[in-house]
Order: sequence, then C-alpha cells, then structure tokens
Amino acid sequence: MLTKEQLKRLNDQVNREASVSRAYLAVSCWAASKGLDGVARFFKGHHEEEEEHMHKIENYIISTGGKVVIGAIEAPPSEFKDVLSVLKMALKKEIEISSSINEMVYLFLEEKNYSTFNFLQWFVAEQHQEEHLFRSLIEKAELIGTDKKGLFWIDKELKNMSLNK
Ligand code: OFO
Repeated sequence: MLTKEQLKRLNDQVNREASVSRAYLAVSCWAASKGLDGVARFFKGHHEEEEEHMHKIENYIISTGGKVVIGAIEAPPSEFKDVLSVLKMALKKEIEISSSINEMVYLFLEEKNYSTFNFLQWFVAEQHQEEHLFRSLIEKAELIGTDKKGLFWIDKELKNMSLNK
C-alpha cells in the first residue's frame, strides 16, 4: 500500500521515463535521417529500454493497488547539433533520472516502505550502468574526434554495441 505522496513520486517517475524515452526516439529518427544507422539503432534500443522501465514502474504501482496516472510530456527537439552533443544530452538525462531515483530510495527507506525500496534497487544498478556507458562513449568520442573518420568509427561502434546486446 502506497501513501498519496509515494504514489505521486512513482507516477512522476513514469513520466520522467516516458520523457527520456521520447528524447531517445527523437535522436534515433534524427540520426537515421542523417545516414547514421549505428547511432539510430543504438538510440532506438535505448528508447525501447526506457519504455520498459516505464512499464516496470506502472506494473509495480498496479501490483500495490495504486492508480497509474499517465501525464503529459513536453515534445523533444527534432534537430541536434552532432553526435557528441547527443551523447552529452543523454548523459545529462541519465544523471537527472539517477538523482530522482536516489531521492525516491531515500524517501521509501525513511518511510519504512521496504518493498518499494527493494523494487527501486534494480533502477539504482541500471542507472549506474547507463551513466557509465554514456560517460565512456563521450570520453572515446572526444579522444578520437568527431571529424568524418571519427564519426564513422562512432557510428560503427554504436552499431556493434546494439547488435551484441
Ligand atoms: Fe536510464 O532511465 Fe530509465 O531508469
């Protein structure tokens, strides 16, 4: 059983996951239109993962007898500067998601709701991986550069990562 405030926090998180999911979908479509198939595939995969995260929370809310409220989300941009800026945007979004997850973990522990605290541990581990992934991609992209050769490498690398998932 969730309190009103706890339910609101989880529903807000459903909304945040939906917002990140849309942003990644927009990046995927933008990359596809630029012929960057690897980048497009990679972000499509991440879009799908964020949808799964959203459904995970929805299902959890329902399992407690709570009501899922699907809120409005702001439309993401449809134009992006380049691949490096897109990776930086993704890292920023993942850090924001991590901090909202961490705030919830704190709240649920404080309020002795151990079931939800336990449920959120999966997200804590997932966010650690996601932040690490985007951070290391940014480091590599900065090292190799984003001229034509660098861009070719990044696109290939992201394609391989999507295929080997
Ligand atoms: Fe990586 O954002 Fe979902 O949890």
